[in-house]
Amino acid sequence: LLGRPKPKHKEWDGKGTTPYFPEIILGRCYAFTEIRQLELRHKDCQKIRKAFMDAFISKDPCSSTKQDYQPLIELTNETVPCGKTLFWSKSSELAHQYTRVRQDLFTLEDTLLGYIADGLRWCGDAGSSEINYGSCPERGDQCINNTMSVFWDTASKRFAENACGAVQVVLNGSISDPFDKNSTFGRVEIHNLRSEEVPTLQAWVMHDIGDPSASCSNPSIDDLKSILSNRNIKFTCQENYRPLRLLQCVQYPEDSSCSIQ
Ligand code: N1C
Repeated sequence: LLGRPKPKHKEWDGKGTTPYFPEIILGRCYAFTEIRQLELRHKDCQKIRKAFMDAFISKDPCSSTKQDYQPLIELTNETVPCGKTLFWSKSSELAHQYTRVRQDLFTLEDTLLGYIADGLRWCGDAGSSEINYGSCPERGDQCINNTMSVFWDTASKRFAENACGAVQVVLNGSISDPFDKNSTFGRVEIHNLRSEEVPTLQAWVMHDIGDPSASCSNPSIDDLKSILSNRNIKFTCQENYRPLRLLQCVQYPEDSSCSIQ
């Protein structure tokens, strides 16, 4: 009877649900709709929390489906103005720093659905109506359709489908493949842009400060170019786009790339 309590749930390799998950969802929903984006004041945060919980509670966390998240997707609909959508891949921090300054631009996390889930973990269990705070499955558990990856795929798909006007993407030029076909951006988002609505995709390939490598010429960028050309979306690529570079320069003001040449 003494010692560690026997785990109630199946043990997975990944960390468990974020403590206070339901409370965080509810609190973030109110913070977003009552403080940050008052046009969304009419949203019912209690309903949104319930729809989120219902998406994964009492379900096998490795058999999550898009349909599980459909009610949540519908409750959190929101329009991003044309020309104001910003995607990112392996560049989360810089992209979000940018939209913090450029309040007219939106990443998925600057919309209600992305905002409430950002940085959280969650899963349930087919045999119980409890939240699993002990562990949650990851891809390493042979669990591709886990609660969190299906959520991000579903949310990202909707975000891309709803984009209009020129869209932008921040890519990481300091990794071997700045465009990764298997990333959410490469696997889901570019394929769900509507070419009738999105004339152009502008890629900003950003290197870490101190990394001299060239990147619009990276072979992975050619893959992106050809996917878009097949979809009739114009493509532009620029390395170290000045507004983003200036954000990086806040940390390294003395670097030569940070002064006006
Ligand atoms: O796989 P990625 O990047 O290319 O996904 C980023 C891409 C963005 O454009 C977003 O619109 O897809 C969307 N997105 C998120 O907004 C998001 N927030 C948090 C995708 N994933 C998101 N996460 C978590 O980061 C999630 O757990 C997912 O697996 C990672 C993907 O990050 P990445 O590989 O840098």
